[in-house]
Amino acid sequence: MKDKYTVAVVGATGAVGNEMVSILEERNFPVDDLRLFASERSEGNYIEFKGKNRRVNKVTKDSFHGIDIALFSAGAARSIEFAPEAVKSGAVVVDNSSAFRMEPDIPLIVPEVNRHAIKKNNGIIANPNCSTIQMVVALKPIHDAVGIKRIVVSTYQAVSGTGKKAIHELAQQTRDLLSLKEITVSIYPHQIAFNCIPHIDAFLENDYTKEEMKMVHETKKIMEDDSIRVSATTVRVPVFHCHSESVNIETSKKITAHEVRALLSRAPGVKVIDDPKNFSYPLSINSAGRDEVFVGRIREDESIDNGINMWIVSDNLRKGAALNAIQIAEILVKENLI
Ligand code: 25A
Ligand code: L14
Repeated sequence: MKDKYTVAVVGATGAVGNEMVSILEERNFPVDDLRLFASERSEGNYIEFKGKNRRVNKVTKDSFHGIDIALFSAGAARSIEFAPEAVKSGAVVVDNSSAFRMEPDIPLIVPEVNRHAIKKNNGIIANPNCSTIQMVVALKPIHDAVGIKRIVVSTYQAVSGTGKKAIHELAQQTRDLLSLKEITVSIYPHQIAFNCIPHIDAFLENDYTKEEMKMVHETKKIMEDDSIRVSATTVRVPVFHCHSESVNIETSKKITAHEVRALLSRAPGVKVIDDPKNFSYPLSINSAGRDEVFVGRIREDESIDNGINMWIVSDNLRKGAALNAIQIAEILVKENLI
């Protein structure tokens, strides 16, 4: 075991990569040397870490000599190309992309839910999809207590999940529309300003989107229970940061809204904000920059015997991506797995 590690961030100039660099600093991760990589577009840019500017280099197959931990967030194609090379060079990879999540021998980890599953790995650990992470953090304690049979979820997802260009597109379209100018639509298939688009990631044969099916498959893998039925509708909304989710669950045993509130108040990584009389419930604008998964609007579903409704909000770039990845790296360090 070392005191400090050489850490690489691949995709360092992206929305998630930027957040990774600042969270490494914020949490005082034991970094000996930090190496930053992206495409040739970003080569020669600088990103500040602990008061010093670090140069961004183009990632190549030879980038990983001497790297202990490589945090990847440059899209699935780059992970497929470079993550095995990083492992060959002796690094452990925490991968944010969708490339390896459903591979049977690659662990898919949310520390609050299945931290034990991290041990059996062959050098790559996958970080789940953002919408799935915040949902399972809130649902695991309920599943352990009373068993969840079925989940029906609709998401309200921020544009930052798509990256910096999408953040810019929402801002630009908003400015242009308010100035009565023509808008440009390039990242999303439709105007996103003042609109909701029921379409995230590509459509599949079954007419669901990939994002929806990630929520189905990844939930079962992380919760280690294939019997949970999941039905998802994922929607892009004109919000910069934080995904919100309306979640309905059917449980095996009865649980009251009061019991759910008490259970989640003690749950790791969760903060309950649920005081409707004072108009208090989780909001995306209040959750940005925070680490917790916020849960509110907890109600019994009056249309079935054992049902609960709730509203779950979390910062998609933090718990949904960069923070969860660094929490995984912290476990690797703590449990001597590097
Ligand atoms: O394939 P997936 O898994 O579905 O992932 C798709 C995208 O989702 C984001 C991430 O976008 C990714 O590209 N993402 C991944 N995991 C996520 C998660 N868990 C997630 N989002 C949420 N939760 P991103 O913008 O956050 O990060 C992109 C990073 O990847 C680098 N990159 C791209 N191609 C690369 C590459 N690195 C190495 N080799 C390659 N071939 C990318 O660096 C960025 O760091 P960059 O240098 O390409 O971009 C630097 C800046 O330039 C902007 N930009 C990008 N493309 C263009 C561009 N500008 C002009 N023209 C372009 N064609 C970027 O916005 C960035 O700011
Ligand atoms: O992690 O919001 O699979 O556009 C792919 C699409 C993350 C977010 C993933 C988006 C994502 C994303």
